[in-house]
Formats: sequence, structure tokens, C-alpha cells
Amino acid sequence: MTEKQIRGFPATMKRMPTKYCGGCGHGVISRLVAEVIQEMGLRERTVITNPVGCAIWADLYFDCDSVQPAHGRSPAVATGIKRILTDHLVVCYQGDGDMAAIGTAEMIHAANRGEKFTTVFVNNAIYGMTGGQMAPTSLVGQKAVTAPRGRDPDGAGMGYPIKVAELLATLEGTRYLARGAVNSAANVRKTRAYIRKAFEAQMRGIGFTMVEVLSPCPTNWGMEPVRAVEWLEQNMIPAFPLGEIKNTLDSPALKAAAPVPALEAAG
Ligand SMILES: Cc1ncc(C[n+]2csc(CCOP(=O)(O)OP(=O)(O)O)c2C)c(N)n1
Ligand code: SF4
Ligand SMILES: [Mg+2]
Repeated sequence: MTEKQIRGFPATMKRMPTKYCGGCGHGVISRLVAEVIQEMGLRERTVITNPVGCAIWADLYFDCDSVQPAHGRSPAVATGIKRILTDHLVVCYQGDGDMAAIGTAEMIHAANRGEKFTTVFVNNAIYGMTGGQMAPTSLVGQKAVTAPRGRDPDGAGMGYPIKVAELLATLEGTRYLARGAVNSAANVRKTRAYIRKAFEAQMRGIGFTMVEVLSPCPTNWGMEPVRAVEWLEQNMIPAFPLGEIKNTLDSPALKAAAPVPALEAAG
């Protein structure tokens, strides 16, 4: 059998040993972001905001400009950067604790204002970095160190998992919202395509875009990596349906107002 290389190592990534646990989805998602930046030729015109969470080390991996806002404040920081550097690709990379808990206000208002950056929202249904506390996206019945008997929405008043993409879809300022997963090669490819579409939309300057990605956290789910992928398929995907949740990109009015710009060739 002859071996064929499908993709090389993206120049937008540095060759660093990973700090992520075995089977963590963050590494795959970071790589997809880096590949798309690379193929769009935008490395010199990209700013990434790193989250507080396990991806806090993102600046070790991405070979482009980045900034480290305080926990949850990425959308506010990205708003300022994008409003000044309007020709840049600005990417908020956020976890569920960062975006859907401490940063809820920033996220909702930035989306509602139609800020023209893209959020890559890594939903692993847990606070990974701090040792497995319940997140707003934890599933009903899912165990966490702060919910040892499982998330109980009614009895213990723990609420229900927040579907961030569907929530943001109700806001007029949002233009493209999709949800992917990194559980299989097919879903990784689809997630990549969503990220590309969102970045293209951003470069057309047409409002808030987000790609949510379901991602395993074997360490804090207390599972081996293979079991974590199965758990994601069996439990997370039914709770958070995959696909394009909102896509206004092809509306004739938007196309006329914001034509697709010519991008530089990939470097
Ligand atoms: C103001 C503030 N509050 C709390 C923390 C502690 N803290 C660090 S990361 C984190 C949760 C991260 O979870 P998530 O965003 O889901 O990222 P993950 O590690 O799961 O990728 C918390 C609560 C902090 N660093 N700063
Ligand atoms: S704790 Fe979870 S999210 Fe953090 S690096 Fe490990 S597997 Fe990934
Ligand atoms: Mg998380």
C-alpha cells in the first residue's frame, strides 16, 4: 500500500510538544483553525484571543498574533481589536466555562451587536482546566466534582444544558452559527468546513459568526480516550445536534452588500 500525505504541518502552528491530555479535542480543533488560517493566506493578518481554560497555552501553538484576555472577556477584547483592525481575521477561542458561564454577558452582547469576529467555542461539557466542575453545557445526569450525583436540573436546581448556538441564533446580529464535533474523521472534515465558512464570512465583514465544536475531555470525564469519544457520540451529539444552526450567508441582500473579497494565495 502506498502512503499518501493528505495535509502537511501548517506553518501557522509552531512545533511544540502538546500540553493537552491524550485524547483531548483541543489539539485537533486548534490545528483545524491553524490550517484554515494558512490556506486563506491570513497568518500575517490574524489575531487570536486565548481563553482562560485548558487552551490558555494556545499562543504556544499558533504562530500568529495573540492576546490573553481575562477569563470570559475575549468577546470584549476581540470587539476592540476588530473595530480597529478591520482587515484582520480576529478569532475568539473559548471554552464552555469561559464563554457560557463567566463570559455570558460579553458573548451575548457582542453577538447581538453583530461584532465582526469569529468565535470558536470548544464545548467539552466541563471545566477542564480547574479539575472537572459542572459547566453550563454539562448534560443532565452528567457527573462533575460539583455535581457528584450528576446534574440535576430540578431537584438540586442545577439548570439545564445551555445550547449556545441555538441561543445566539435568536439574535439579529448573528450571521453564521454551526456546530461540529471532533469524534470522527467525517465530523472533523465538516468542522473544518464550518470554520472556513465562518472565517470567509468574517472577511466579508458581515456580522457575528461562531463555530461550536463538541470535544472530548477524557481526563475530567474519567474515561479512557476511546470511551470518551463513544460517550460524546452517544450523549453529547443527541443533546447538541450537529450542523449549521443559522446560515444567512447566501441571502441575496447580504451577497450584494458584502461580496466575497479576493484573498491572498496561501503561503
Ligand atoms: C476570574 C476567574 N475566575 C475563575 C478562574 C478559574 N478558572 C480557570 S479556567 C476555568 C474554567 C475553564 O473551563 P472551560 O472554559 O470550559 O475550559 P476548558 O478547560 O474546559 O477547555 C476557571 C473557572 C479564573 N482563572 N479567573
Ligand atoms: S483536562 Fe480535559 S480539556 Fe484539559 S487538556 Fe485534559 S482532556 Fe483536554
Ligand atoms: Mg470546558
